[in-house]
Amino acid sequence: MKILVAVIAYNEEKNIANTLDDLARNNCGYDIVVIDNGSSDNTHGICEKLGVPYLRHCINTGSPYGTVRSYFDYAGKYNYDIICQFDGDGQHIASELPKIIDPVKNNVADFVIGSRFLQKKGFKSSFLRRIGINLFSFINSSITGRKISDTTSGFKAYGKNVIDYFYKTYKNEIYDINQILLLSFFNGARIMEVPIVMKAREHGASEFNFFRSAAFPVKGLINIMGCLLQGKAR
Ligand SMILES: Nc1nc2c(ncn2[C@@H]2O[C@H](COP(=O)(O)OP(=O)(O)O)[C@@H](O)[C@H]2O)c(=O)[nH]1
Ligand SMILES: [Mg+2]
Repeated sequence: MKILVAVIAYNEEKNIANTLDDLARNNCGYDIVVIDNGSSDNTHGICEKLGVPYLRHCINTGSPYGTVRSYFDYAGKYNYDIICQFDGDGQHIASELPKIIDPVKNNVADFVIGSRFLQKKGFKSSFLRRIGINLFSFINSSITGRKISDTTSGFKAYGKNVIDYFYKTYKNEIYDINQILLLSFFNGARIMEVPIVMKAREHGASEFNFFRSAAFPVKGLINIMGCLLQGKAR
C-alpha cells in the first residue's frame, strides 16, 4: 500500500526541521510531502535543504483547510492508498501515526480521527476552543451516528475512497473539517476515532486568535447546513 504523510505548514521555519526529523526517525513506510501554504518565511528552503518534496502555494489561502485540496490532488495523482495529515508546527508525534494508519490499512475504516480527548495524556487545547470542539463533535456525532470527540483534530488518515472522492468527484472549495467529514460520510466512508497524544506548539502562534475563534462556530454551522443540503441531494 502506498502511504503519504502530508505535512501542512504556514510560516513554520522554526518548527519544520524538527517535525521532518521526527517523521524521518519514526518512518513506518510512508512518503512525505510538505504543503507550504504560501509561507513568507524560509519553510520551503528548509524542505529543499533536507531533500523533502514540497508543494508550495503561490499565495496563502488564509487557513489550514486551504492545503486539503492540494494534498488530496497530490495523493490522487500519484495513486496513494492512504493519506495522513500532519501539522508542520510540531504538535503531532510521528510515532503515533500507526494508530491512525492501521485501521485504514486493515480495511476497518476509511476516515480515522486521532482524538486528544480519549485519554488523559498530552496537550488538550484552550478552554474556549474546547467548547467549540465539543459543539461540533456533538453535531457531527448526531449526524453520522458515530461517537466523535475531536472533530477539529488535524491528525487524520484517509483511505482510497475518500482520496478518490475529493480528487475525482468533489471539485468545490473545501472550507473546514466539518465539510470533509460529512461529505466523506455521505460518500460511504467508515469513520473511526482512536486515542492519540498531541504536544503544545514550541514556536509561533495558533491560527485561532480571538476573532477567528468567534467566527469559527458561525462559519462551521453554515458549512454543516450546506453539507446536509448536498448530502440530501445525492
Ligand atoms: N494559521 C495557519 N496555519 C496553516 C495555514 N496553512 C497551513 N497551516 C498549518 O496548519 C497547522 C495547524 O495550524 P495551527 O494554527 O497550529 O492550528 P491549531 O493547531 O488548530 O491551533 C500548522 O502546521 C500550520 O502551519 C494557514 O493558512 N494558516
Ligand atoms: Mg497547531
